[in-house]
Amino acid sequence: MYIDDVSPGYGAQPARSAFTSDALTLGLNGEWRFHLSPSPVLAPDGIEQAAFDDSAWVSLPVPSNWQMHGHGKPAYTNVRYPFPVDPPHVPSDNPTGDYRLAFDLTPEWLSQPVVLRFDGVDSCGRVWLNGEELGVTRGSRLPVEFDVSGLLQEGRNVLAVRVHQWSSGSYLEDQDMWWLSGIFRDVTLLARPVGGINDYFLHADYDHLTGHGRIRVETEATAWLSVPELGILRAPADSPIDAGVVEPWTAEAPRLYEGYLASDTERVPVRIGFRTVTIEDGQLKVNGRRILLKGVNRHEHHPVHGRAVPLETARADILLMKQHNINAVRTSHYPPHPAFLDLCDEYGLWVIDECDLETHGFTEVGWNRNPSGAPEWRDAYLDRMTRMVERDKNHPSIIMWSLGNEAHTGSNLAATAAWARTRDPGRPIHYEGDAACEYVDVYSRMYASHSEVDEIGRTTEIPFILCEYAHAMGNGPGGLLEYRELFEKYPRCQGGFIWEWIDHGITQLTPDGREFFAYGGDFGEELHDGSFIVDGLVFPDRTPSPGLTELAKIFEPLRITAAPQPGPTPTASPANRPQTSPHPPGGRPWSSLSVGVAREGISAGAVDNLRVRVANLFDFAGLDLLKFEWNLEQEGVEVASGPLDVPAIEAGQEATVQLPDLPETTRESWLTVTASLAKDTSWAPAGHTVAWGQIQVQAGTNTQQQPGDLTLGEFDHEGTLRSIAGIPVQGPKLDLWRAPTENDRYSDEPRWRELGLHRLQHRIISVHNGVVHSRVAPAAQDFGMDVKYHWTGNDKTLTLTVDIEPEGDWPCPLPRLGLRMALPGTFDRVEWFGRGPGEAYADSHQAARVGRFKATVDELQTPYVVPQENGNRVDVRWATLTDGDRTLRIEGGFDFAARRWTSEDLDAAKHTTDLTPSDWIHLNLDIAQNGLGTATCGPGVLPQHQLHAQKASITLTFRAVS
Ligand code: IPT
Repeated sequence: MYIDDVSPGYGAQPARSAFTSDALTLGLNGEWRFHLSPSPVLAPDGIEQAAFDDSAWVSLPVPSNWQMHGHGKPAYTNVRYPFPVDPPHVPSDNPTGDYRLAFDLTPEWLSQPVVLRFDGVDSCGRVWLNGEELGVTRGSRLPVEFDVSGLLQEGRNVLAVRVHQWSSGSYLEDQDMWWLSGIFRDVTLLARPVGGINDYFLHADYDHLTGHGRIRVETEATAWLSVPELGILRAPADSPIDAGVVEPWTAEAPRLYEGYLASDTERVPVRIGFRTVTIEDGQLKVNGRRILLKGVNRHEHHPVHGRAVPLETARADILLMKQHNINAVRTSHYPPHPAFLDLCDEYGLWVIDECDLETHGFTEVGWNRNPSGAPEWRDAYLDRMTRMVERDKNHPSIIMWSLGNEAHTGSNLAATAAWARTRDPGRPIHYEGDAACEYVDVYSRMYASHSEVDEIGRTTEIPFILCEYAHAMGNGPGGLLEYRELFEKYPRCQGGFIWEWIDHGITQLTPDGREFFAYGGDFGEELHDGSFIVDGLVFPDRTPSPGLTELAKIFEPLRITAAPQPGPTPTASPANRPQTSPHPPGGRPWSSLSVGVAREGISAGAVDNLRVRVANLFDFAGLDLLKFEWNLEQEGVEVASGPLDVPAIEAGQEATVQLPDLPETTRESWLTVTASLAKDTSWAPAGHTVAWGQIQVQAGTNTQQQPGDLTLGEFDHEGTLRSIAGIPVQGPKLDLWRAPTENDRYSDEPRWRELGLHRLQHRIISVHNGVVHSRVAPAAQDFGMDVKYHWTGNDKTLTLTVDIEPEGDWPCPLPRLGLRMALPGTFDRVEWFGRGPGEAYADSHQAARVGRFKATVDELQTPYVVPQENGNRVDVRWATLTDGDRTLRIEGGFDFAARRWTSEDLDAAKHTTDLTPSDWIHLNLDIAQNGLGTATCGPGVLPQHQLHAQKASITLTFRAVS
């Protein structure tokens, strides 16, 4: 039976490049007739006959995945096959979708050769036109063309396609994504004029020594190339062309020259990007220079349409990537819709184009019978590689071919590498599974820890990339900065690709009509891998997550830092702590564990002679697109600003820039230097911030308070605070718990729960003279915290100092160390001076700058698809919460979170819609929190970002503001 035959299918035309031309085309996308049967044997007979009665069928859009339209259900497994590993056989219960389309043709279609093209059919399609079988296709994310010349009719034609959810091809398509089926990419009829350009391979090299471009066109057609802009007019395509001095193509400046290739009967628009990819000195180079891949792995996903991603959504992805300083994409784990690659050429992204090949599920059976080494699968492997390379070979953005993902090793992979190398010597080969680098050109790994990358950096002799790292699942990833430091330290460590771009959540409604994003298991799958499907930098609706904001800062193409100052040296600025300064071992890098906020800075008075260092970290570009501005804020309020003249700085160079004399400030003040787009670009409007740096120029002062009676606060006989200035409160009391992040679940959470950190007991030892002494510990354990709450104040302020001292042996890092308290739910508008505007954690805070920010409590929440710890704001000097009428101000140095539910509620929720607002605003006022890490895949929290039980104290002053 063709379904479980290992062949690539039959009847297809040889693979060729995807291009448009002036030849006749007819798009067949639209509403088709559709019928789903539970298995091939239950599918109706005779669907290929024109006379077949499909009036009882439903209508289904093409392209689409049928599960996204209520036929069957999406199902998610990551590594495991959802059927027995019995290659090449698949279940008899094999959902089978029958499609029919009637379309009309004019006579001109009958006078020339015509092909019918499918850009993607998942997973196996058998095709008939006007009753004649055209063939069978497999290779879901690859194009197929059938010759339909002679089969077309003037007037009505009937196309029928039978699509099976499972086929032998499914064994080669075990990518980490929803199992979704159907004709999910375009269907087109294309005339192929006699004497036309059936295929071409345009090589456009750039010689960085001479600046010349060189064009070579491989084509069987008798054709001419014209690129008017380069003075190339009707140059015979069969001999190399020196294009003279050209502007090269790079991801930073994606210069495309428009032209056309023409034969007597067909004209094909071409976009030429001159660039040369080489491996030299053990480095991957483009146009003679090392490039640093600041990349993401991109799956094709849409929360409503599944893998039938609309073009505008693909464009939105690219704009968001460019706006977040991303310069590379790995098309994990299959060739994307061809239009995506056009956009990469146009907007500028380095692309690793990956073949539609993954056999990961064989790992569950010790790779027994893995197709990668089995001769009977060789044709299928070669067919897939051929179809990708032939389709995509004319894209300047593609700088490497990838053989696939997680298919172990084997002679079939070696064969596809050898074929690709011969067919296209201009692009290196990537495949992570070939760890011994027997048939690949770059050493590639996934999720290697920082220390391992450091080791590789010291030893590798060929370019090294992390094809996947920093698993962006839930809250995280933490530790990006330390990866960047390694990429900057070792020239052969050339960056990599974050896993992954988007959460693949699917939009669903609760019974009462509230929207949420579904993940594995939500469709009743017997076997599933839960929330591993939601591990992206953008939420399913493409809202950037805090992880993406952090990444944008990490990937900034400029670094703006304080330059050594002439004259008396000011104290090093904590603003620049992000850069490469070593962190103190075992401690939080930027603030001490006593009162949280670093207060050092330049001493009071006017600041003269301040200089900043601007480093250009682009691989090629100068700063022409950018303009620089500075602004000075005192306690987050702007006091002065102006433009900053920055000289031309070439890629890889830096310069020191003098700032104008700054006016005097008296309270904590920060200078921010921003680089933004000077004019509109294709990917962002003028004014878009590309990079920034901050320098503290004036230290803060700690407010002194007059002692007196504690009249602002009202306490009960146990020393528990009941209200502040008449505002009812709960707490504050010591708290160590956070709703575990998904990264915690793969690292510390099991121990936290086992030890009982989520159910601490508080024993009051004494209440005396404004001091409440207590011991806080989990049941069944002998370790605990000695906690002293010291209250002082008067009728205006209430100050609490909490001294914490661990007792006994705390065996693991703490989730948090701080206080929890609650205010009435009406106090839901927050303003703070500290780092923001977004959430931040010990190992993910580069994007948080010091300033004054405002948000409602609801806006402070990050709606991770799986609810978990979120919304932490750090280095807060003061915060106010108001109900519009009354305002409570909290001063000190602390991290905070404010939410309408408790950490326990957050922990219990499985979807965002499980969270129900309570009548209280729950506040965390913390000394510190554990880092995030990326333990779902990769290293946990680095030692320097772990929070361990230690002696600590925090001082908070409460004030009612009218
Ligand atoms: C790695 C896969 O390549 C990727 O597709 C994805 O599944 C990721 O894991 C997890 O989200 S493979 C894993 C064994 C490291």
